[in-house]
Amino acid sequence: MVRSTVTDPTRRESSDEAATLSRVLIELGLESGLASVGIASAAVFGETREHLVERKERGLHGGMQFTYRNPDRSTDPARIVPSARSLVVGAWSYRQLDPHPVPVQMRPQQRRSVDDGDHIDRPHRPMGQVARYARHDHYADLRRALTVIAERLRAEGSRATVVCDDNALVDRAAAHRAGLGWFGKNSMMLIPGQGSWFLLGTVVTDAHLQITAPEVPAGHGDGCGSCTRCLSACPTGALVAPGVLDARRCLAWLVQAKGSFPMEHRRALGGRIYGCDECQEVCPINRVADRKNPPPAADPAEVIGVDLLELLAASDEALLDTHGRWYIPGRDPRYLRRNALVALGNIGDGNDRDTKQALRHWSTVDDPLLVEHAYWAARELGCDGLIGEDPVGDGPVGDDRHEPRDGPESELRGQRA
Ligand code: B12
Ligand code: SF4
Ligand code: SF4
Repeated sequence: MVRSTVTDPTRRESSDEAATLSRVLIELGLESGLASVGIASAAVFGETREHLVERKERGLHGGMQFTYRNPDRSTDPARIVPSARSLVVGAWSYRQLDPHPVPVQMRPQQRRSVDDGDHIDRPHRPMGQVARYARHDHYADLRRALTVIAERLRAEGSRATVVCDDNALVDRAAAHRAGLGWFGKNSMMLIPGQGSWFLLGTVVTDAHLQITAPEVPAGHGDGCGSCTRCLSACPTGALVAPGVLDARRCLAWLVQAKGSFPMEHRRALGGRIYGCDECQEVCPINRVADRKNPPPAADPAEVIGVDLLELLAASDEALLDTHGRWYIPGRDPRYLRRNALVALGNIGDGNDRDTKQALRHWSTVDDPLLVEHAYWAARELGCDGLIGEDPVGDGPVGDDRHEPRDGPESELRGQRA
């Protein structure tokens, strides 16, 4: 159903006023750190609604909830602000220079002090890779910038609500309609000349504003030209057609999904423990943008990689303290351990004493899911002999194998995909 435009006769601003306010809002957004700001109508996203329904029917959502749970809701801004008329959409850049020149998986560990003042030299520690968007709370920064816009709108007497990655709205479709960029073949929203290292969010408002782009955007994939690099670079072939992602194969989803990590994609995970950036790393638009406008240095507080053995030794509490803002199904830290065991099996050293110890430990715990992943990792590292006979055999194990791969909506709201 397409919502008809609702007009409030008591607040029919002139188009001049709308244009002035729109300019002010865009400037406020840019001053607050947004890389790009656009304004669109708040009409229903009918095409995206159809995409959500159709992809769900084909199983491409892989059991994900997020915007798929209720496509009628996530494609209708009026469900967020009654009588919504306009969307002010902003993009926040999270691109930062890697602080380490060597691959993060096998970064030489700094010498460690021990009590007697001696030093232990451990040449390499396996480092789990964290996708760029998840190394710092960039969503908080984006939300702050959008809140400045929302507050201005409220000061003008309008309703305004900030939404950003909270499943209530299809963020990329909003950015596309606001003219920020185009849908790349990797399904990311790319900003001309700037690429895709952006998070997106929207202020939904009942204010009448001047739109910055045509109502009916066109040109999916146009900015990519003949390039298809992301399609062939995806480690699991998850980009099944230009702009179409099969979540059942996407590593970024599989690290967030419940249950056993699919056997056929374990090696492809490499050293990743959260998120996947491959289809953006290879993108020539991103590479050219980096060259023309080098990104700032990373904030030293960013978690760029996680020592897998430390992760596997950490308590539940410590894991949630450090990584609690990531989407972890059911906020259950065993899923971080599951990912770390797969990554260890891929990039660890089967001759390393600490690695063997970790595998021995996780192969004897009272958790069939982690035991099975520990055995897999041990086999991959050629040290299965040391941990005895595999009690679960080759097959994937998970105590929630028969559960849907996602939790209730309350658990997902506010979580980042
Ligand atoms: C579910 C979800 C995921 C899922 C599925 C992603 C997907 N492609 O659908 C998973 C967990 C896999 C995921 C992964 C990632 N995500 Co995510 N995710 C979301 C979420 C919650 C909903 C996305 C959605 O509704 N998808 C539904 C489908 C229908 O939409 P779509 O894939 O965009 O499909 C469009 C194209 O197919 C296009 N189209 C149609 N026909 C054609 C034809 C051609 C030729 C082309 C080119 C396009 C095209 O139209 C469709 C929309 O109508 C949003 C937040 C939100 N609330 O919107 C974040 C969001 C999309 N994710 C984001 C990010 C950063 C990521 C990751 C980079 C994180 C990471 N490093 O691991 C990866 C990127 C993977 C990828 N290539 O998409 C950002 C994207 C920012 C941007 N610049 O685009 C968002 C917007 C979060 C945010 N608020 O910033 N994500
Ligand atoms: S995020 Fe990784 S697995 Fe998912 S489509 Fe991109 S490259 Fe493929
Ligand atoms: S890698 Fe090529 S096809 Fe993929 S999004 Fe970038 S420009 Fe488009």
